[in-house]
Amino acid sequence: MVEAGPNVTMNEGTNLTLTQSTFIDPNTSDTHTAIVDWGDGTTSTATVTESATSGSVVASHLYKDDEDSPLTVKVTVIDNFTASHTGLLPACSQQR
Ligand SMILES: [Ca+2]
Ligand SMILES: [Ca+2]
Repeated sequence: MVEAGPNVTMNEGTNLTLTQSTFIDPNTSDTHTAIVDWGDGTTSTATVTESATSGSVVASHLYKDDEDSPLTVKVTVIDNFTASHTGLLPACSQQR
């Protein structure tokens, strides 16, 4: 299960850093990787920190100026048995 985090608002043309994305996996010995789909056509791998059945995902992305808004950021966590779960995070970029 992935919780991508609360809705965020940022200024367009600035970095969005995900710091509140977490996941739970009942299998204590599984290891995980994470991919973030930033909703603007780009994806990147994220940094996973985990212990036992839970973990957190940290990633950051620079959005273009005049990006379409709102965007939906998708955080996908994949375990070592390729089971994947995705959490969604609505993001608004403010015109400036
Ligand atoms: Ca698992
Ligand atoms: Ca602008």
